[in-house]
Amino acid sequence: MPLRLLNHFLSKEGFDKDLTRILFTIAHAGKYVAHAIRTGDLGLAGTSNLYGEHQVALDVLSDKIFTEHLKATNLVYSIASEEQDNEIVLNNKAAFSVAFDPLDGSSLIDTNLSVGSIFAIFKNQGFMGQKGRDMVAACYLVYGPRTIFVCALEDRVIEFTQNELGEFVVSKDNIKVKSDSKTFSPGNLRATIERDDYSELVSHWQKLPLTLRYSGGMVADIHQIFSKESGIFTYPSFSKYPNGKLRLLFECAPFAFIAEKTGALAVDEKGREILDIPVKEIHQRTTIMIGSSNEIGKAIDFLN
Ligand code: AHM
Ligand code: MG
Repeated sequence: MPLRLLNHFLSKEGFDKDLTRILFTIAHAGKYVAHAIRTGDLGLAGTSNLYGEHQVALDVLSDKIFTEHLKATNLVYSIASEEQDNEIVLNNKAAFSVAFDPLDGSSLIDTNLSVGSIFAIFKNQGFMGQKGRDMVAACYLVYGPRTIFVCALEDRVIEFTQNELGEFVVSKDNIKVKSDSKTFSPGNLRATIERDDYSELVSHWQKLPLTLRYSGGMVADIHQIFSKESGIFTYPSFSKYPNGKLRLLFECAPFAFIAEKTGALAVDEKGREILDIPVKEIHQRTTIMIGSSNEIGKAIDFLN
C-alpha cells in the first residue's frame, strides 16, 4: 500500500530522479497553496501583473510558495510565472526550467469554485525557442472539494488525490481519453457574437446533444476531460483577444502535453498542434481546442 504514495510510486516506476524530485516538490508546495486558499485573505495585493490585472493576495502568495520550493531543490535553472514579468534564474548550474501559473482562476475563489496551478517542466536552461513537445513533464493541481495532483511523464498520466493525512495517493493510473465526447466546455462564448463559425460549432454541440460542463476555470474544466475520459474545451479568439486569452507556456502547452499522453488532442483554432508552437515570448497567448480527438477534428472543420 505505501507504494501508492506519490514519492514511493514515482521512484518505484524508475522515472528520472531529479525530475521526480521536482514533481514531488510541486505537489508538496501545492498543499500550502491549498491551505492558503481555504484559510487565506481574499484582499487585493495592491499590485498588478503584466496584463494590468489586479493580483489578489493569493496569486502573489502562491507564486512565492512555488518559487521558494523550486529554488530550494537546487535543480531548477529558471522559472517563468504568470505572475512575473520575466524569466527568473534560480541556479545557473541546474538543468531544468519550470514555467507555471501559480493560481489559475483566482477570481473564482470567492464563489468557491475550483481553481488550480499548472506547470510545464523542461530539461533545458530557459524557455525561448522551446516547444511543448520539448517538455519532460507537465503537471497540475486542482483545489476543489479535494486536492488532486495530476502529472504526465514519459507515456503515463497519473492522478493522485490527497488523503486525510495530507498524503497524495494514486487515484488513477494511465489515464486515457476516448475519441468521442459526451460533454462540451465552450470558453469565450462571447466570441459567438462576432463569429458565426464558433456560433455554428456551439449549435452543433447542443444538437448532438453534448452536455454543457463549464466552470470558467480552465484547470477544472480540462481536468474533467481527463477525469471523465471524454470532453472538449475551447477558447477561441475574438476582437478583444485576437490570439486568444490563454497563455501558451504555462497554461496551454502543459495541458497539451498531458492530453497527448492520454490520446486526446490539443490544437489552436487553425488546427495546428499546440505542442508544435515555439515559445517566442514568456507571456505569449494562443487559442486552444483540447479533448476527445473526433470532436476536435470536427471543431477544426467548423472553424476553418
Ligand atoms: P487567469 O489566469 O487570469 O486566472 O485567467 C485564466 C482563466 C481560465 O481559467 C479560464 O478558462 C479563462 O480565464 C476564462 O476567462 P473568461 O471568463 O474571461 O472567458
Ligand atoms: Mg491563468
